[in-house]
Amino acid sequence: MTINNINTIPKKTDFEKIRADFPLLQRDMNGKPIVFLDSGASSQKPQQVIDAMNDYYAHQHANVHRGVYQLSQEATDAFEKGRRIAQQFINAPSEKEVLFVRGTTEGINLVASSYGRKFLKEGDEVLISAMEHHSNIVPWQMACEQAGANLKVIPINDAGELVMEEFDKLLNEKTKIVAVNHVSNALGTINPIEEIIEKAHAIGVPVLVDGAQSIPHMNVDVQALDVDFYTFSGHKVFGPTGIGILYGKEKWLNAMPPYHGGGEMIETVTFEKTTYNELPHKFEAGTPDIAGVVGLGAALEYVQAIGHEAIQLHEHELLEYATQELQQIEGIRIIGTAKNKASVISFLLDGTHPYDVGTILDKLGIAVRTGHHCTQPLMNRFGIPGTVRASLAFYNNTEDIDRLVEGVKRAKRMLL
Ligand code: 7TS
Repeated sequence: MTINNINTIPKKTDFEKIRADFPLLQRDMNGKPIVFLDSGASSQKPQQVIDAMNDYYAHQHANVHRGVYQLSQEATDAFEKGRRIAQQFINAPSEKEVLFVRGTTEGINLVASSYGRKFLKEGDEVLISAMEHHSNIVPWQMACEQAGANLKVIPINDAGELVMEEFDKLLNEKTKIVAVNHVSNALGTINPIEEIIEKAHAIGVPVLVDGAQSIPHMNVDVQALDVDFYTFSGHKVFGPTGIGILYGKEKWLNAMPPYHGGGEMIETVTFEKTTYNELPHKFEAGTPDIAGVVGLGAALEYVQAIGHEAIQLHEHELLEYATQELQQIEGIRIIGTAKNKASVISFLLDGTHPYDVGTILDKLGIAVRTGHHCTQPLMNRFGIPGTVRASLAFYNNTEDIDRLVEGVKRAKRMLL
């Protein structure tokens, strides 16, 4: 596997040069250079990721963990290298604790189903927050329903921040797990997960963090956090779709039953009884997304080569600039005004529907997401049908923001 140009990223980060690594950002949309502001839904891919996957398929593909022949060994090496890169990226203590899943959704479903079957009993409680994506609500509802347990919800204030005094009251001896996102996809709020983990652990409760929206923007150290489960999607962190990571502490993963049954996850099978493989394979039934892992590894190396510090600084400047410029448009209402925010700006334009604003922006070559962002309970909390959401990545620049602001002004003129 070759990762081109990874060492050519300059010391003083040149984000325009980095932007040139992303072929999709060079294309036009509706006759204009594309402005891509929907990285929260899925980010674009640098050429290095595309090359790594092509190279794998062209030269190294075979099934993993089973062939005696050289090619299968090479594919296995490429696959397991991806695991080591992911392990280092989140500073997991052991490769055994880094599971490949299809994405955040599957990571959460795995824990809700497997941890739920083992540890959730009638009358127990699962604690989530009011700003969760549906994928961190529905799997827990399903697990609660199966066990006769109850779902409890940490409320938020009008700025879109968790009300921590309410968290303190809701956390009790019936709580069997806390599951919250690190960064809200609809509001951009960065949640105080350190405090949540510390308080939950003080009464022996494990914490799952949905890292879908944090991993592309900030350094995550699962050991420093002491988090029990952390999950994210490859496609939001400049890697391919269909692959993601679930980090889980060995003590929990060992205690949990397997999620899927099939090849690879077994030690021995007879019709009477099956014994299971050791970690991480116990949770990885069937042929995995090998090329996806190779691509994810290349993406994580790419991010690491740029560096989290430079990324955070650049995105923070862009977010401040976007917020300041959008706020100057009369009739704009920003939803999500937390003190601690990352890379998302959700807004409404008085007297217009988000969908109409999004459609006009699209005609101008500007891609934003509109709607409820898979957070219907959160939209209900604000009493709104949805928002227009611009979500940033390090490849965005101030011209993108200027085009967005001009586009919103144009939409306002057209719609009002
Ligand atoms: N959790 C959060 C916080 C998310 O933002 C998303 C996807 C998911 C979980 C699910 O990730 P998946 O990769 O398994 O689908 N969020 C969005 C979004 O904001 N717009 O489209 C998808």
